[in-house]
Amino acid sequence: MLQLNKKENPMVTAHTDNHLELVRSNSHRAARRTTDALRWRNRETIADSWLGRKELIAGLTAPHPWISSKYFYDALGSQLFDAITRLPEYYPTRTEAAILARHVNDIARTVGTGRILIDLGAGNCEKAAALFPALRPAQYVAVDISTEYLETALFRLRQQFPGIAMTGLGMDMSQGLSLPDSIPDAGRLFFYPGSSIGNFTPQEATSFLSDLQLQCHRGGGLLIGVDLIKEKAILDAAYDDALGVTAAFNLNALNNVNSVLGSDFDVRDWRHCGFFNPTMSRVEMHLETRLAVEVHWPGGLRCFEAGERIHTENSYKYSVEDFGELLSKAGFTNVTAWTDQRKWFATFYATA
Ligand code: AVJ
Repeated sequence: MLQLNKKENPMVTAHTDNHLELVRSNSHRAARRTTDALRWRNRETIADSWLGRKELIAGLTAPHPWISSKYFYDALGSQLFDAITRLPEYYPTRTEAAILARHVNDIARTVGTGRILIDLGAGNCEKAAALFPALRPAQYVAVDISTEYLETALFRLRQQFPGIAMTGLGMDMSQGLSLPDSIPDAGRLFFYPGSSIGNFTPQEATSFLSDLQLQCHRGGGLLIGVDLIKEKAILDAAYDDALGVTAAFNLNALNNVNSVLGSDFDVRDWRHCGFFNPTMSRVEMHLETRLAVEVHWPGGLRCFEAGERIHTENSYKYSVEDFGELLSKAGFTNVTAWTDQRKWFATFYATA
């Protein structure tokens, strides 16, 4: 365990309030006891989905075309990501799990029990669930962009831990996080594992974490997983695996974009690129055309030359010191970090 110094300079950014909320129906007691009926409340307006399409078109028509990495996570994409986490080359998930398992009691002592555990990017909720016995949260709030996936995971968890109140929130956090008023504000513990913070630029990460800091209120804190800088060959392999699962994950974004935008990307025309860029301290993923292609959507098109790339993801890697400083810049204090022996991954805790 490492203690880092504190500095301050919190920044504030505005964020939109577009999310899907998964609420528990409490009108049928029997149903709640057995099937724990879930109700989806769609809070996304037509204007929001129009904004999503607008962002996609802006990205596809930009001089350096890009697609937001949130388009990886449709139902199939979430399952492909799940497969990635089991690949021999993809070390972050199992390294983080090992850190959490090894230090769970120390973490529980540092963090405290009976808190409102807010899981950002919960996915299959496995990581948080592994902490339940030690952290004994009063409430569990699972947030994820893939709503279908959350529903299934929470259904299982509620049966396993009937004593913990659970809420699912389907929302896109790439524009910031806005929690509904129903989430208690005292004792919030934000849990942001998996190094998903790496998808933001360091500047965006600082504003996102400042936002979280502001939503912590009394006795709040953040438990966050961060992937560390390491040898290029290890990072390259982790994002370009031998089985081609990461390639499928990256290419699947095109299918998702086709269904959201009504475009006509042919996955077979594209190939996956994933590599570490040491200058930028980030892994980059791109999709590269095998030949000159024209892609159409209602109201527009883009011509791509052979070999042209669409940037689909950045995954920033940090040193323990640099990330500790980023947390301080976001207004957090009492920064503590746990790492594995190879120093490949770090779990940080900081108070608001
Ligand atoms: C879920 C964003 C942490 O950056 O390692 C895995 C996503 N992309 N393989 C990562 C990802 C390619 C992953 N995060």
